[in-house]
Amino acid sequence: MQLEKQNSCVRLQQRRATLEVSSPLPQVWRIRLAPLADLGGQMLPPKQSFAVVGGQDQPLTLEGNMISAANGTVDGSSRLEVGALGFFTLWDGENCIAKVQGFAAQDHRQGPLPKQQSKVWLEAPQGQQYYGFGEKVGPLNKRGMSFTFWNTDVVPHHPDSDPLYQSIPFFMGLQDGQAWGFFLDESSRSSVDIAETDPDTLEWTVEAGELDLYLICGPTPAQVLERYTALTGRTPLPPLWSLGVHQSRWGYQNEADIRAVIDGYRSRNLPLEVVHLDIDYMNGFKVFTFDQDRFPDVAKLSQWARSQGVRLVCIVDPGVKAEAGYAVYDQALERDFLVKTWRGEPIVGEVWPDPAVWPDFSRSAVQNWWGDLHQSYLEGGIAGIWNDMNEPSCFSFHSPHIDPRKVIGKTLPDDARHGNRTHLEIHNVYALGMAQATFEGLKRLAPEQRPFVLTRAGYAGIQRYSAVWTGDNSSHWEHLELSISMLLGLGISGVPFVGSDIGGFASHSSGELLLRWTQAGVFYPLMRNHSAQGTEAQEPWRFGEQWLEPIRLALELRYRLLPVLYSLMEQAEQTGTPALRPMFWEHPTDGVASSLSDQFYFGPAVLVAPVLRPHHRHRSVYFPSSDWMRLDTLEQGARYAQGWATVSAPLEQIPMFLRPGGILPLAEVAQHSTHAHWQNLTLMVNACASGETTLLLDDGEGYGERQHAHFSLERYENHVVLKCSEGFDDAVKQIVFLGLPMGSTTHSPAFQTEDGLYVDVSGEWDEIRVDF
Ligand code: MIG
Repeated sequence: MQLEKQNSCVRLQQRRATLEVSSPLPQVWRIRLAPLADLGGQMLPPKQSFAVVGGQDQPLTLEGNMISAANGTVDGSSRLEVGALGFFTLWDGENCIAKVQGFAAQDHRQGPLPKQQSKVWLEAPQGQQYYGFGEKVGPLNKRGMSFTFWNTDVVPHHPDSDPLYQSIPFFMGLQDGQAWGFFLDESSRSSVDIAETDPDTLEWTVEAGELDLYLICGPTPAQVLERYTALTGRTPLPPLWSLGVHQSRWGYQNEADIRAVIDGYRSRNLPLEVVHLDIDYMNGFKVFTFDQDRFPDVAKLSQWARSQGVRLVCIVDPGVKAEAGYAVYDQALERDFLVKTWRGEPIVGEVWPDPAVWPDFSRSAVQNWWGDLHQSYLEGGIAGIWNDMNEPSCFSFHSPHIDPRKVIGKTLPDDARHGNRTHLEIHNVYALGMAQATFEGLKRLAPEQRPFVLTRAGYAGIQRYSAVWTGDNSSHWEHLELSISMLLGLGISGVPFVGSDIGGFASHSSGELLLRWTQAGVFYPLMRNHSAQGTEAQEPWRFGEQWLEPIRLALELRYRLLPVLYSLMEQAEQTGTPALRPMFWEHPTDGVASSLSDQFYFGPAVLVAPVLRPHHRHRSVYFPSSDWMRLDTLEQGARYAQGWATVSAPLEQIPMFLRPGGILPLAEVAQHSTHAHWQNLTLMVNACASGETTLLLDDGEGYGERQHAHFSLERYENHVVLKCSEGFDDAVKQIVFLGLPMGSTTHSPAFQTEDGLYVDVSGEWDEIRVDF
């Protein structure tokens, strides 16, 4: 075996196979394997990755079989040991954290079809847990399961459906509290067997002739994700309004329906921020058009909505109606922007528009053109764009010469052409290209606004351009529960701005289900109630007063939590850490916590245990440490010790708890957001330990100045001190200290009840001391 160093790359050639190792970031290793390429001693040609946008090759040293970063940047402890071609061991300090056991590749024919296939095997030691893999069903820890990566329109999906709409070939391994990451940057169809067939092996198979692997060191989950998102990008801070309450339905037929929904919210004093226009708004399902009878003046409609504090978002599908005289089609055809059959003519199929053709978003000229088309929506006052059917979904074909054996799912054939690439390679990144086109188009056309884009399909990196919703779920309690692990899984796969259809998309919801789902949805970064045509109407008031009132409380709580969520989204932008975090994120060594998929963290300080079952008025909650204080009004002030507890959860309550040292800035209830120059905040503080938090203040949209307020709590033997960074004290009007003994005293006006010490800070202050 002969390893040789060439610049910042270590290379190995054995028979036909070539291996190249580089380090695109400190503590991150990239291994490219070209098992079938006969390069005659040449370097592998550079590849265009759709996912990776960051990183710069680090200098390397090679000693024997051990490769390390030359100057030990950050923490030079990470080393890659090359055992033989295809065998690597990743070392972090003294720990061996991952072993690639081998790879294989073949060029073969499957029936009449030529096919390339590559495999990589990783050791899956007993006790290693596997998290991530993007948008997948099942519990949080995916050990013992198998998945396919092939974006698929599943209507509706179920708790065992796979694959779904997104393909994110990334996971995080966790063993003995130590996390590491693995990313397989191959966009072609692939599948992973996570120690299901062989309990000691994780096997990943890709329909491609190459393997492009990234091994990422931790040791914390946050460090793994920070490095993964340094490679694949992060979600820019969304506009504040997009974190408000969204209402949607497939079946709002006309302007009157949209006005009625907004009136329905406003007349009942229910918070509402965004209404979505589904495919009903278009003229004959032609994207970038409005039906003139049903939506005669969208600019006027959106202006009126804005006067009610509501913005409109329009759905845009990739399928373009093939109709001569329709400008979008004519331009796409004339400029040669369409996906083609292997014979070279544009593919014509059926989706909502019928016949339809598909733009080839893998080319930047097509992206620019598509982005610019959004001018018409901006002129209509539309605030954001919702991309659907972008797997891409295709119901049937009109084109002759489509070999059905090359069509996997309801989509385009593997051998369709995107420029000089095949659909097999482009399929999983089709939506990524469309989202990029949309995001960059909006940014170009309205540079002073932060774009809001929502997508169903995606690939690693989709977080750079778009929020993601989990597609067509159903109004079943099982789907409410499933949403938690799916959204957590997306978050730890680099996609923090996520939500599931609240109340369920398919099937009929019920008052209790909608209520409990809305309560869980308070913590979804994207909070949208959406339902399908033909199902029971699902706006908050549809099931009667009994359910409306507690739903109102949940919507109001969302607005109280906006300062927290907004600040968390900024943290996601800076580090990749999602707002919605699994228990293991905070407690990687706690074996009980790491197996839980039905309770989660909202930021670093709030633990949420939503009710996920009908008729339940209690919940069991696991507390990973002691001195947790209940936050919801029912039993605010109740304290929980480490271990399991059964907590009460009557209809109007969401069991949520504040960690010792947690500081939570809550806004006032509002009907919609305005800006993020927060006033009249209440700080909820768990005074059982020291802690701190940072709050983001800005205009709530655009790219103006951002300010940060810091609050810190110092806990001493007989007193606590809460401090506020200079200049922000007037944002806070009240501080509620939880967890202090009765009889605590402070110089500021205060009163104490069993649930907490309420301190009035409406005057000037920079610190508050409480003695006990
Ligand atoms: O074939 O636009 O997931 O949210 O309401 C169904 C109609 C197409 C699927 C989306 C759903 C949307 C629906 N769409």
